[in-house]
Amino acid sequence: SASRSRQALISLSDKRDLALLGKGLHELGYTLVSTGGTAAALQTSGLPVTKVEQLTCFPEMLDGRVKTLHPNIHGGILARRDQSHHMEALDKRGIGTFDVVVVNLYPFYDKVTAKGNIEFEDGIENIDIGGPAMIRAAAKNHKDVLIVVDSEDYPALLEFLKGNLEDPHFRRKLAWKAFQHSASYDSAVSEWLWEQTNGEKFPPSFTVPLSLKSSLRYGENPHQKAAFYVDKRIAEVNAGGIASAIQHHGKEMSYNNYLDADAAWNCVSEFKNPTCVVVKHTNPCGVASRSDILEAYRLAVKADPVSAFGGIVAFNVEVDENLAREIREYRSPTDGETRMFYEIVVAPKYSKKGLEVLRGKSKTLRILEASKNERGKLSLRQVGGGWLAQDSDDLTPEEIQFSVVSEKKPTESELSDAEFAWLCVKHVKSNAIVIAKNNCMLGMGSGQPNRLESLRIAMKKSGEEVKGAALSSDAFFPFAWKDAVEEACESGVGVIAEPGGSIRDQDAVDCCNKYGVSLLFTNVRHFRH
Ligand code: 93A
Repeated sequence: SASRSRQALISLSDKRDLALLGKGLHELGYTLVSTGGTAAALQTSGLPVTKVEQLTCFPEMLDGRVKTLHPNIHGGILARRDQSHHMEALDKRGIGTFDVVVVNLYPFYDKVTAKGNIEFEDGIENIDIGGPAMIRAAAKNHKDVLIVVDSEDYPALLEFLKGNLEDPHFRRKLAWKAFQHSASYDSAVSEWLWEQTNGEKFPPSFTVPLSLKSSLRYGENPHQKAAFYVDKRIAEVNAGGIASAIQHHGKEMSYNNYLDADAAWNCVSEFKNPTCVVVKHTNPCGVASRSDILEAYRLAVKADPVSAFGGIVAFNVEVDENLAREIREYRSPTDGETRMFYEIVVAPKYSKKGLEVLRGKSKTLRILEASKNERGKLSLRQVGGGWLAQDSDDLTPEEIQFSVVSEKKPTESELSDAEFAWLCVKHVKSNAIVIAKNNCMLGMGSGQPNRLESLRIAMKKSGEEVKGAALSSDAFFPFAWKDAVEEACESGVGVIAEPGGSIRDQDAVDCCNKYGVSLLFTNVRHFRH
């Protein structure tokens, strides 16, 4: 009977690969049933299609708000094939079944959330009601209905229908993905409504739709299980960041690799001039800006060659053939012999030759191409039983005032060194001290519970070069005399930049005046815990 003919229901906002899908289903003998725009697109591809109205015997109404919300559609999706009274009820009404449902939703995040300035009424009209209803109905009845929400699954669907796909869980996987799609959609709507109610984005309503990108071999250590999730909405608008980076070569990314690559990419993205950043265990241990990127690379490694070995190297410019050769061949400054070894190279771009040369460095070297980070992202951290949310720390040096509070005024180059050190110190774990000169990091101290220790480590790494250099601290110095400020002054630094704001600020000023060192207050703290 007509009610037993094989039908596929297709209703898509994102119509990519629709012709491929329609053709495949048609060739397999399926009757294609579609909503207005999708039907028109299928017809353009020369495929026969039944319009939803023909089944509902009802025109689309309320400006399209009610298209597929009808028993002739939902009955055909939800009926249990193994319940004879269900099938009899369909037969009585002449309702056919759907074996395949392919739906994706109005692009709410793109059209409403990401645009920001859309009228409230327009936002409301972008809320899809009929689509999620079909998706959820089909996913609930996945035992008999295949529900597809992602165009990447079209080939597998067609193979499955041909009987070529050996996956006993295929139907369930599709249903899982379908509920992810509708849940992520509802999250976007709910977050937008919260924003409209609250007047601003912060605090967030916190329904970030995550989708599983990959299982990782293990977590920070081999006995910990781990996986990687991407923020679906950000991935859809391609807002960049390490989560959407393309891996051109190398071993699979590990949990620690993602953390370190993220730190390196965030840091190098701060700089306007051609810059190389070397990261180890999430801390930048070498940073240099030069018009000659090869020189920047060598200087960034030289800042701490021992730490750089096995580290992550990031650039904010294209890796061309010359640079790739330098990365491949450069020998450790420690012994002048061993070729440097890295876990990851990350850059915004690679020339064809550059990529080829870099691939030759080692089989394992992960080569990542990342796009620029968006500002104003949400940063989340987990604590036992809860989450902490904050805006990302993305103030630029232009937004920061370096006020001179000492008798000695810094020279122009000292000021630029202080700004450079400031950009670096922002990316170092607290307590953070960075010493820099001539757009190059000389030494850094990180993660010590005591600022004086971080300072001593940074000074030790800088060696004799500390003389006349700029020193930057992520937070104010609680003591000055016989403590960090005085040790820095004694070592011969030319300028110190710190937020200020301590009740002992005057001690720091007096100390710098005694030694003839310039002191700059920024009023901005950059803790990184
Ligand atoms: O306006 S709706 O909420 N009401 C409906 O009954 C309905 N049915 C399908 N939105 C509805 N859809 C959506 O239309 C689908 O989710 C899909 O995204 C879109 C496809 O429309 P068209 O085929 O006209 O381009």
